[in-house]
Amino acid sequence: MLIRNKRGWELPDSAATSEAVFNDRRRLLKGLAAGPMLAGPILAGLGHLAPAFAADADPLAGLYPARRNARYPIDRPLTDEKFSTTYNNFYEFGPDKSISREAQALKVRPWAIKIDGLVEKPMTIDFDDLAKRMSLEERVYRHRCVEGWSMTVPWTGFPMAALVDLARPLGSARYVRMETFMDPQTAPEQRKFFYPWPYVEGLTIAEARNELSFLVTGLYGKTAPKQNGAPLRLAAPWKYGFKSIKSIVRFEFAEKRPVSYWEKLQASEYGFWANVNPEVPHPRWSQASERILGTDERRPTLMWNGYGEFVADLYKGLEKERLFA
Ligand SMILES: Nc1nc2c(c(=O)[nH]1)N[C@H]1C(S)=C(S)[C@@H](COP(=O)(O)O)O[C@H]1N2
Ligand SMILES: [Mo]
Repeated sequence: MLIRNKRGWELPDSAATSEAVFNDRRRLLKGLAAGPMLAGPILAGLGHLAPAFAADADPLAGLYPARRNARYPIDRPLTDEKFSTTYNNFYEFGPDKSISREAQALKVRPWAIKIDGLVEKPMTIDFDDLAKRMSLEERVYRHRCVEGWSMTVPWTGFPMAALVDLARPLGSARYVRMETFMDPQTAPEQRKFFYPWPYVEGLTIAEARNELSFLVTGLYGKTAPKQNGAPLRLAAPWKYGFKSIKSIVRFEFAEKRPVSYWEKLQASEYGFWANVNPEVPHPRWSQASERILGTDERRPTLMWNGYGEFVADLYKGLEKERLFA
């Protein structure tokens, strides 16, 4: 997408640089050859000197690590944290994968979340309050990016069904539309008016209530890093990664199907459903296999990303829809 602008966006993973080379190059570029890669640890070490940083202290730290839910077994090793937290898609902060430092500018406290639209009583809830009223658990999920790479990570969070219950949608509601924060001062790409910010994604209510739909607050037994979508992001592991919207500020219940960010940019390539299917190629590349993040290993991609037993029934009767793009 947007190749005419010479962007790396949504190129097939085969056109990208492997993380090892990528991290080396990045370290050189940023003059950090001997130091840690993220600003976080540096700032944390200077915490006693930087009162402003204390305001960012995490009142939820005590909720981690949460008990792991063993219902979602995994057939491959966990992706090393150093890859999944430094190789990210978060286009608000930049058009390539190396946005982990830039994303530290995001202020995640206070963080208001609006729940509105077709619900019994619209509300705004503070993220900390929401997280405290939910019961957090850890789940290891596979994540398959539409570009052809994948990772396996331990998310912490709560079932999205619990948020739907809290929202109490009206009978007329059929979809949940989710929106990422909008703050061009913090997120440089949002200053580019020709992109349809804010980032938007959506699920049917049935999908949102499916047991796999997980709202993520943490990663690797800790609060989730900003670059991975703090304070609250979705993990919908049977769908391509772009459905798993980051840094959510709004859940709007609606009768009409929402149009997502990618669909607005390129409807011919990115649709509403975006379920993983190795047999349905992206218009510009195959989806038959995936590169395992942090390695040169490729594996065959699985139908529904391996989660068919949980989700295939959701799509009975919808065969005429464009379910796999
Ligand atoms: N707001 C927002 N959410 C987003 C994106 C984004 O650019 N902005 N990228 C998506 C894509 S394409 C992927 S693959 C995943 C990446 O999540 P990760 O960085 O935790 O691996 O986030 C998804 N959620
Ligand atoms: Mo992605």
